[in-house]
Amino acid sequence: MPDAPKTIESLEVEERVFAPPPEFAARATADADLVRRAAEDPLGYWADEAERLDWMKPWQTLLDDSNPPFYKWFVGGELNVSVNCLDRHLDQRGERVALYWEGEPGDRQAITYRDLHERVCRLANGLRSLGVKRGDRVAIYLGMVPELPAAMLACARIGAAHTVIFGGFSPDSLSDRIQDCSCRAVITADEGWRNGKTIALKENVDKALTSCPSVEAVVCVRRTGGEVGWVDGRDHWYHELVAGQPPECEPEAMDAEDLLYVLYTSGTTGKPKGIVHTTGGYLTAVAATHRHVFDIRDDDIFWCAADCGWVTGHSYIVYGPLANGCTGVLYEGAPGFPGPDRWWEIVERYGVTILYTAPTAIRTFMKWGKEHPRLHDLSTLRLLGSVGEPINPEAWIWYQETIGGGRCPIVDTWWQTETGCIMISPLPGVTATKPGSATHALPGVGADIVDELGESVPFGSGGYLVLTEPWPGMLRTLYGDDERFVETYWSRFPGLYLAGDGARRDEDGYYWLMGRIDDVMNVSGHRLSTIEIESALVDHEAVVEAAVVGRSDPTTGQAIAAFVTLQASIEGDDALIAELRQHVATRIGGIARPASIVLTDDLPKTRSGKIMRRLLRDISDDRQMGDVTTLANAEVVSEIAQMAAAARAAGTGE
Ligand code: 7RM
Repeated sequence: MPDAPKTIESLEVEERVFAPPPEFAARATADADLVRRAAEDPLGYWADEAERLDWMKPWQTLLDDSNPPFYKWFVGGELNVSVNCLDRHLDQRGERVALYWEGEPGDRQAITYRDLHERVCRLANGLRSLGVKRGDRVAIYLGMVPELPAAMLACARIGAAHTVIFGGFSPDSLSDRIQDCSCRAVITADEGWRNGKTIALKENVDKALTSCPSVEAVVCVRRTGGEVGWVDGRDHWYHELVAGQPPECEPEAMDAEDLLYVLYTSGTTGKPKGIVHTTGGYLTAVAATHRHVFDIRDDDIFWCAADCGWVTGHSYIVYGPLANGCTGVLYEGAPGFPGPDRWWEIVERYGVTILYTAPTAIRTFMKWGKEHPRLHDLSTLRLLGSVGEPINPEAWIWYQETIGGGRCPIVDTWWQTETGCIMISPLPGVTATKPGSATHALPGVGADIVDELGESVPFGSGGYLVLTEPWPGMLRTLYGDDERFVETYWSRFPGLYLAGDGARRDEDGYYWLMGRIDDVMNVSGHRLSTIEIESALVDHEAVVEAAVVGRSDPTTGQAIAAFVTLQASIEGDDALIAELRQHVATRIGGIARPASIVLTDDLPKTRSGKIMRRLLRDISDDRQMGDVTTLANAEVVSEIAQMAAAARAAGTGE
């Protein structure tokens, strides 16, 4: 393969610009003045944001940077996260709804701050009665039921760290994670609901626990009423445990740098990384970013439609919104159950004003068609958010027009499990947006794009996305593995945090995320971003979703292999494939023309909806497939593999 040039080439140009609507800008919580003050004094900005929280003991040192990359924030300060999310709201807004919960079968609860406080205190007392104490770890393996945020907050109240494990994970993934942080207890449910079917949560826990000696107690929520196995002495029904407990619970005063939670994120290789978040900095960061990015006002109904098993759920369903005393929505089930308009029914029922979701969901709704959102009154929406992957301009515009009625700004928020909070995003009352760009670093955040040597690249070029300054929401380490923490994020460019994403900045300094560095392709010595070619494919009216990878090619180093999902109503044939290849060549240039296109009903995705290009690379190169345990839809892989083999054999390349 030829030597890679220093930067990633960008060939795509998006020229549409959307200024913040004037009436939005006029009353936004974050204005140009805030941006200016934070730029002059980033640490002062974070100190001001931390002051909004209730501290039991004030901090002495805002940032201890004496031992990088092991930064400490708000040193000497003490606080309790559950007190900040609950108790401090009780006087002024105890009767306000904290969470509107909707179960998949249609059951509903409106849970006020007072209700949630009581539930959390009872459970916290219950956990203490089982011997769970400050400094322990607790695994939470639940569907999206109200007991999930309650369990997170109950752990925080008694100073036990939680590790939430997504309800779709297998017993093996579960036991790996429980063992890695030696949990003392597990909180689960009999079963979960998904697409009208049940998921055997308790059964999975029972299987996992055959190899988890640290676990002394299991607390089981009765959700579906399904049969479960039972280990006397170890297993406790949630409702029985909390029934006998007092509705008040003395919170632990936690050090700002005490562990709040560990959340596992699967790398492309090797065992999952336990991302460590601590107490004071994390809460400051999620509360501030939630407030400013989503322009939170008193009467908002905020729906982050992620799963709590993902960092987005931690930061923007639970900790950020509750710290801000906001009303949220929690939906248990699948977006298409019982019909493709379920989400829009929810928006209408609760009068959702802000919706935050992922491009994969938006593209799914595009595939299902405009007629479903049109059945409902979505006029309460005033702001839309996107997270998880680059949002291609086509999906951005669809979201803006079809869901936002053309009136809602879109915040495309770039961040990671590791960053804890949103890092690059528009501020909706300040930033003019460009479809597909996450725009600029937020107040208090330092970002840059560097070349192979760690030198900042000029506007108009691409390279490695790095963060240049510590920030309060940053991961502190990988659980039990300081060495891997330093190696993964801090060793490539000394003093800079390596995000692992490729990005470019346009002539106006806007950031365009171009996908994981590992996914970048090298075609005849040109480093090309998968995302741009995928966007060009999705731009064609027949296409709803596309994934592009580089497969080994004796002549060009790599050749572009594309995998495409068509609109439900369209039959694919060779003529259409030829047209799609030409479409990319016209949009971007001949160098980007895919060598092969495989049509498929579905693409392999992680549980949080990210396309797993690594598997498509394995398929394209006819290799044994790597780790598939984080795959949400394993069945599609073998189908795609057969078609890819046929496409390779047919040799559609020129
Ligand atoms: C919040 C979350 C992190 C990775 C990240 C990127 C990708 C996330 C965007 C994005 C382009 C975005 N945490 N990513 N948001 N890419 N634009 N707005 O997703 O740890 O699960 O994933 O996701 O590659 O590094 S995560």
